[in-house]
Amino acid sequence: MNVSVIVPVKNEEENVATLFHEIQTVMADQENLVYEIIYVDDGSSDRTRQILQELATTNASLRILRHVTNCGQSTAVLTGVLHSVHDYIVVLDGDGQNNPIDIPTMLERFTQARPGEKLGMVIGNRVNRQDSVIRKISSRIANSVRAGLLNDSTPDSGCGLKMLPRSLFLRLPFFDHMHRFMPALVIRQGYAVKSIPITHRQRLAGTSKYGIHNRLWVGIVDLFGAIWLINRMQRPVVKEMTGKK
Ligand SMILES: Nc1nc2c(ncn2[C@@H]2O[C@H](COP(=O)(O)OP(=O)(O)O)[C@@H](O)[C@H]2O)c(=O)[nH]1
Ligand SMILES: [Mg+2]
Repeated sequence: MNVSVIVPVKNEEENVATLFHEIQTVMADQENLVYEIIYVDDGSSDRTRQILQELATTNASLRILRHVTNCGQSTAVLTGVLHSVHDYIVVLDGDGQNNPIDIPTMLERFTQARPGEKLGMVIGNRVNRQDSVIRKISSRIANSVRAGLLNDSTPDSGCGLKMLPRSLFLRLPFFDHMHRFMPALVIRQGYAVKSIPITHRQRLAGTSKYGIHNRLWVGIVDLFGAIWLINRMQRPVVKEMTGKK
């Protein structure tokens, strides 16, 4: 299997080194795995870039991409995917809240996918979520609204840790903040999404980049956009009429 791990970061100077080493340890431990680790620095104003550059001097698996100005988490993930070279993509948050030890379970789930299962994405479900009560409640509401309106029963649609084929990611409609709707968009393409329980940790250091303005209000607008996108999709059954029967 060959995998590109993509980590979007904005001002995570205290977290990059620890998390990078954790990812590297987990990936190096897997048999028959070819991988690269791509950090996308999204116009950070702290020392994130310098720390990444120092790490890259001794770690050949690390690639660094940088947006000159801040473009947001989804765009950073897209930049990483566009520049990645492997068949599968693993995305995780750069603050250490997702634990890379859960990545092997995801790799295994894809390796063991049954033919015909049409497995499109494996996503984490933060069962022991280490966030404030308000965050947990607002996520629960967002997930049940998405379940009702988008035909997506994924229990933790906004989880940062996920794995999917690169080719499928590139077929998903792209919009700012689409990272919160990825399961529904994968289902829209006719693929299955599997959730697996994952560990969740407190942020290693620093503060959340999201608040009510850039999560709730934007999320409501995006929800209507996602409903529109899903309703405007046709899935033809295609039969090739030439060549072998
Ligand atoms: N590239 C990029 N990443 C971001 C941005 N905002 C947040 N992130 C990253 O997305 C991940 C999740 O953000 P975080 O602030 O921890 O959100 P929370 O865990 O939902 O409170 C972290 O890796 C952040 O560094 C952004 O504007 N651009
Ligand atoms: Mg976080």
